[in-house]
Amino acid sequence: MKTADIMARIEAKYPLEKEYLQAVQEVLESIEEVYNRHPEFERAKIVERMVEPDRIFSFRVTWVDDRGEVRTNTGYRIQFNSAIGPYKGGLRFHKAVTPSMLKFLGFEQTFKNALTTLPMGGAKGGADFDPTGKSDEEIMRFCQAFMLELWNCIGPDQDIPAGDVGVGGREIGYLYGMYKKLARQYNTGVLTGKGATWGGSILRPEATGFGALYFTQHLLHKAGKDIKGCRIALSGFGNVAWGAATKATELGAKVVAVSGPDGVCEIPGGITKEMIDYMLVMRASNRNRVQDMADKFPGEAVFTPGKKAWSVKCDIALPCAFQNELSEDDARELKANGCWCCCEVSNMGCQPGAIHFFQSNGVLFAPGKAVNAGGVATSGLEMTQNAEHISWDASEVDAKLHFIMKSIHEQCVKYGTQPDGSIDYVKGANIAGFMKVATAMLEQGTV
Ligand code: 2IT
Repeated sequence: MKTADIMARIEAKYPLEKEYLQAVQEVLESIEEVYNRHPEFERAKIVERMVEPDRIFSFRVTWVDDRGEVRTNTGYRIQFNSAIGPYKGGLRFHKAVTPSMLKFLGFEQTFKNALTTLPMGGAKGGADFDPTGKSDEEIMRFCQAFMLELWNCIGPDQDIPAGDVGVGGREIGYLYGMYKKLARQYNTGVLTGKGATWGGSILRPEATGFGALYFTQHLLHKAGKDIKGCRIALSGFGNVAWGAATKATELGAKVVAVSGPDGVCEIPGGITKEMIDYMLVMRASNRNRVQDMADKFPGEAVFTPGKKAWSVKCDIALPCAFQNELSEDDARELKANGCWCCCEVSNMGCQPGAIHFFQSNGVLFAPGKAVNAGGVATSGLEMTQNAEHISWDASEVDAKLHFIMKSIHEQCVKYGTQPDGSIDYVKGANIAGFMKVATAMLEQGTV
């Protein structure tokens, strides 16, 4: 297998699907050498099969806004790979959602889920619906209309969606309510990220951010460093950034920046509990503005419009928002300002040039599919609790999340340690995830 040949083929077939091509390129580059040591993979054309989703559902979603106007969006569910378990992955509601974006996310999800040690295949879905400025009633009507189409494609042993950008606990509640009405079954296991009183796992809301910080701790420990006292710049103020800020602060680090599409809030004294709580209010407001933080905490948080979190002096950068949010120029600025570690919490948050710059300039770097896997892993734990009709307490879920993040770090070290002793976490995560999925595909024959 030659990465260039496969890329040429899928570029010709999907020339406009930039994010999808970027995600495939990164994985194929990492696994090429290992893959070519396994002629049985090549005979079964594992790579050719793996880069194509199993199936894509696309549907019209029509709903009525608060002014009584009829609105139409496009919804999708991409069931990417089911070699190691039922399809599993989030739903993204964002104005820029396209099949390319969801294909990249579904592809990445397949390897991420393999890293979690749990039996989950890869999927992603969502809609080009923009929650910005929408009322709670509009969000509900959209979720209900979306589920009218989706419900038939999903099931607790078939495909289990969850949240992603623009889809949190509130949206999962509205989606589940409509699912239940249509399916006429109380299948809690059909969605994860549910409310704690109706089948949701304790700690699922925190899990992506907490898991990311547990992974970061392992990475720092391996490099002989300590998170205590480190200044952290993070992007976003949604569910993931909130969990990361909470755990980082608890571990003794100082979160000095949060950002949004409108700019960055610098917090020289470090984020406080009140500010972390306020992130939830900002998310629920659908205003999509980080300036609200500075307005609420004048003097403590200073807003600069049009700037990213990466312009703020820090030790550790944690992208927690959106794909390609950190460019090579940002990486250079971070390094020039003293940053020595970047753990990608968002999916594909760093552009290829940024990753290359970090790796060739001594900045510790780990990719999203390893760092953020605690979110989907805790979804997997929610599925187990639902299947057993029980609920674990916070300490039990946290202990399992800890164990999973430790195991993901170990897999990265196992497959990513280079001849000079350094660890290439991108290679490590990609090879570990790939080997598990490829082996399962091979054993299940040509399907
Ligand atoms: O990107 C992700 O891993 C998620 N959005 C979470 C998916 C899940 O099924 O919990």
